[in-house]
Amino acid sequence: MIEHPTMKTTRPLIVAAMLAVAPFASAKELNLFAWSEYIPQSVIDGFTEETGIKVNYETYDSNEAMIAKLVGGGGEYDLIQPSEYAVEALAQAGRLEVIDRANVPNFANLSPQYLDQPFDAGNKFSVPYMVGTVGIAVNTEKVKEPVAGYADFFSDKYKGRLVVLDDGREIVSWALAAKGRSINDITAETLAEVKPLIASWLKNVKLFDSASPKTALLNGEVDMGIVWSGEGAILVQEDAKFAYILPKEGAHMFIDSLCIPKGAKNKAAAEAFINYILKPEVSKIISDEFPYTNPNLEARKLLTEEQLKNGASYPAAGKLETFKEIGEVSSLIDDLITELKSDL
Ligand code: SPD
Repeated sequence: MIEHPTMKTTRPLIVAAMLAVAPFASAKELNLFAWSEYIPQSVIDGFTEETGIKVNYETYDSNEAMIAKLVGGGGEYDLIQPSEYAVEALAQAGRLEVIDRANVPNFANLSPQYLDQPFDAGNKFSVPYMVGTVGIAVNTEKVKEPVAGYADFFSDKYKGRLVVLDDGREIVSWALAAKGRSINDITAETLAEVKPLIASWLKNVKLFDSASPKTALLNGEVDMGIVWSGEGAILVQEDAKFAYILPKEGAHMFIDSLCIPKGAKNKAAAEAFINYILKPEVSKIISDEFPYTNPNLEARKLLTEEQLKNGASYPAAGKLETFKEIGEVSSLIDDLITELKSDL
């Protein structure tokens, strides 16, 4: 074949263009490891439809379980969903990829309120997914006396009528707040101080459940629960007899984010997914199904007044603190909670 002179000059351009799209075009898979009951299946399906990228989806119910699997090599993931302190821990350990913001133009939809936080200054490694609190859900038809905080909640009169999150870091934070301490004031000494209080509380608990604590409240198995705010919001939405309260002693506000583990094989697909869920109409679907605090301001414009008025999703005020990475001492929390649960 005799080449036209212009073919010689255009070929390198065509090859360069092919290489430029290659990472995305070849990324036909995304291995997603995320919190259970947090990403609607319709959103995952919508992403596959739009991009042709198949999503392999696994779930977890605590940051610690996710980190153990990630670090232990129990799975090869392209996208994970850690909370603030877990982002900090993974970034410090060099286990996260820098997110290429050029591939995530919808980042601009996020509220500055949740960006540039101390756990990831400049959002090099993380993009906020949803924000929430941990608070008290009350069936007011069954619990007639006011419940304002942890001391009321764990009163002996509610023995056997309580569900709480199955999460050591959260449980310890409630006791620290009840003692007037910061929820990040975790040392061997402060754990020893709160141990008797936690022991007295746990004996009143009927169920430990981080995956779906609302279920036991909805089916009448328990009358109160310490739950994620999105679960509280669903309860309030389902039935006016439920109330969601932020404990007066103080509560944890979490910022769950999307991050790409170091060495992820499908980084371009992960960035495409992050950009997809930040589309206002997609982010609205997430809020409809899992009504946490949506950090996406463009999506919030699509929510109904009723959704925005739900105090569990959008709290007016409260004494809120985010968790910080605590390093080695976190194993002492595991030991403490395992010991106290084994005594029940
Ligand atoms: N079902 C989704 C729950 C998400 C909770 N994430 C917050 C964890 C804070 N320790």
